[in-house]
Amino acid sequence: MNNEKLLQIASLFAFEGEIESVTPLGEGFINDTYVVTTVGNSPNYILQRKNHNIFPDVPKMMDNIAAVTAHIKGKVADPLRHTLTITPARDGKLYAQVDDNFWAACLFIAGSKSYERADTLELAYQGGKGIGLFQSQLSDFTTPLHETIKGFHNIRYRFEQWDASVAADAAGRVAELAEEISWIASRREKMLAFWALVEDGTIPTRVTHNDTKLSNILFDAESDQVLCAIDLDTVMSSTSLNDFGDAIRSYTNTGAEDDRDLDRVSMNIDIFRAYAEGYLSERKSSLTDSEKEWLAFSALYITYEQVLRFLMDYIDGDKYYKTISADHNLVRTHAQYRLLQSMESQYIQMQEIIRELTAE
Ligand code: ADP
Ligand code: GN1
Ligand code: MG
Repeated sequence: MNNEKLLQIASLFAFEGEIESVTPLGEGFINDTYVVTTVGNSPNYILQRKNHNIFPDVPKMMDNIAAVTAHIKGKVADPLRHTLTITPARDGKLYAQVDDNFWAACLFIAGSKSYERADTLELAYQGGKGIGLFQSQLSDFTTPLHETIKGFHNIRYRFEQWDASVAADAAGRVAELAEEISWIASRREKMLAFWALVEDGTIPTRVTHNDTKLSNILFDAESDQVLCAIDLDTVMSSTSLNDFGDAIRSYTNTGAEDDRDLDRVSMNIDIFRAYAEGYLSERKSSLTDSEKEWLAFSALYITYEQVLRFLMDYIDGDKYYKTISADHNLVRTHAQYRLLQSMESQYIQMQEIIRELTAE
């Protein structure tokens, strides 16, 4: 998008101070993110084009984010740094619609940083603590939330989409994917059996983040202590296990999510332990026995779901995730599958660690 257009969109928001520049930021797969700098001492901002194809009702999504961040602000020492602060449009709405696109803005948290890789145990611990805190801060939030993406981590719903995608074969790729498709089929019943426990209430439903990869946590740039969870587009009701599982999928990977060299991909069990320690330092006393029992499995569940989602997008002809090559979603599928296999081979140790950390 050209700079003049970006400046024009930025001018729709109630930013303090004169806008100096609008520049792209981050490596998100869904939205387009920019930093808006202003002249002098005025704050800087984040400006985001929210992907309307993926989030069908952006106004309702922004209502969710406003409600959740207002709730958190009432509980933290520094409300401008310990959660997001939405900057509304000049007409008072929480977003601006320009042509077919929806845009939203928030305060850029000064002195913060995010990471793409968890290279130290301390970072993993801090990230786990951050999501634990986020769940605790929202444990008494009772306002119903809109479902911003239908069935987001609901594997029963994902299988409905999957079956339809495979049958439609929109990009003509199914014939060459027999092996990959068998990876999904062979674990289907096991994943459904887990989800049935969420459906029947054995595993409780809470307010959860649902996209807990490392880059969605801000850390203090000086101390590396966690500041807050960001990227709140998918805050919804679900099982808290999804937040744990998705973070383990992201933090523990010794390779990249789209690594072409599968030998680089595996689950680092020390990072697993460090994240679990950080998370449980906040949540141990609040989790039910059923949550504790299924915590380790949640990493396998979400990683499996991610294999399915990448492969499904490849089958659909790359409609959902941003891609940089024709086989990008297939490369991601293979790399996530390798990660899943690594988790499966270390599952007994993962369970032991959780048992040890949750013991009375
Ligand atoms: P996406 O949906 O594209 O993943 P995010 O909301 O996660 O977008 O933002 C992308 C990156 O921008 C983050 O990983 C972080 O580095 C930075 N970022 C986002 N919001 C803020 C903020 N309020 N303050 C400082 N940095 C931010
Ligand atoms: C997307 O938006 P971003 O890049 O933080 C995706 C997650 C995936 C992740 C894989 C709304 O996250 O669910 O796990 O990519 N977000 C959405 O990296 O689909
Ligand atoms: Mg993000």
